[in-house]
Amino acid sequence: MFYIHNPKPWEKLKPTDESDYWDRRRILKSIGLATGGLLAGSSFMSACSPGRSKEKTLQETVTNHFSFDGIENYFPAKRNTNYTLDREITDEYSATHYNNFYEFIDPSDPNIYNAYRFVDRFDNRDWKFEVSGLAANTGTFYLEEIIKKFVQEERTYRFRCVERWSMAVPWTGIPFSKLVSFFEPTNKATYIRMISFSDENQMPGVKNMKHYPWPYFEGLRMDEAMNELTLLVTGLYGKPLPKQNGAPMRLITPWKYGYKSIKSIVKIEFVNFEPETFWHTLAANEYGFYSNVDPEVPHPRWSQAREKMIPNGSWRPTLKYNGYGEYVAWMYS
Ligand SMILES: Nc1nc2c(c(=O)[nH]1)N[C@H]1C(S)=C(S)[C@@H](COP(=O)(O)O)O[C@H]1N2
Ligand SMILES: [Mo]
Repeated sequence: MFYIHNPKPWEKLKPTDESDYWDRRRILKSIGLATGGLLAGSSFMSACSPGRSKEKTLQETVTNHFSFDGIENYFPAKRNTNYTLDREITDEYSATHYNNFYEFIDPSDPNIYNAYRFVDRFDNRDWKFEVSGLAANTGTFYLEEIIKKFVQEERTYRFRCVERWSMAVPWTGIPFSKLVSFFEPTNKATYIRMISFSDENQMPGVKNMKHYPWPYFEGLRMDEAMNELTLLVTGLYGKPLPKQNGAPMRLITPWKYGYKSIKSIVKIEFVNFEPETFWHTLAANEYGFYSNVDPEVPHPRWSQAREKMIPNGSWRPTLKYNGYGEYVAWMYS
């Protein structure tokens, strides 16, 4: 099957109540279960969560999770109240159970948004990433060290997929500009290229959809990377990022369509040319490099004038730059 961003009718998801993540982690730790990564998943969980046998619970989606000793001191991060919204926050269940993550499309499930069902084998512990290219401070970096070194904050952003669904979610992360400066790009570096993790033993989409140009790759112009809105995201709803949302580190550029927000980053490269991108390679006339949200520029196969809010399903007008014109419009004039 070849899927290229086809808007699907919105399926109503039922929000699930959730007991406190960190309380649970503490309990598991005290009985010696939380350290090895494998939280003994289903049998333990079903004993604790009667009536949730069919759907995975929020807790089950965070097994084998990126973690380090003391991580609870970094989540939730302090909220940055400069970023407030004109719309209702999407509930956590919807934001973590309706995802676009092609690496986790499984042929057994016609619902391509069900990544949460197929992330079990994705091992995102001890995450490290490589920085290379036109910069002075290159090499391999551990995410744990990055989280400890920089101050994380929480920001609630609008999030708009090119397929027209939109959400509003609280991300935890580090302003990307701080990270970029830390790597000391040279003045020849004009763009940044980023690459996602890819392993066919852990990702059914990579294994089965060979016609896609894995690994997923994206890019930004340097001024976009340095924009105050661009966030290197490590968390969602005050907790470390769930795997299906791009754990343990992804990008968020809220004024662009969602596919620019590359997940599970393993490589950052400073270059002096506009880099090719995953979706542009697949359909050049549908997915350009900039991909700024714009109600007046239709996708070749559908209008972008309106968007459908998750979870309530109501439509509203799309905002130019997804409502972030005051932060970004100057970059494009
Ligand atoms: N590696 C990778 N990154 C990705 C994608 C993907 O399939 N693979 N999908 C993109 C698209 S199309 C969107 S809309 C967002 C979805 O993010 P979410 O699932 O956290 O809502 O991730 C983007 N980043
Ligand atoms: Mo998307």
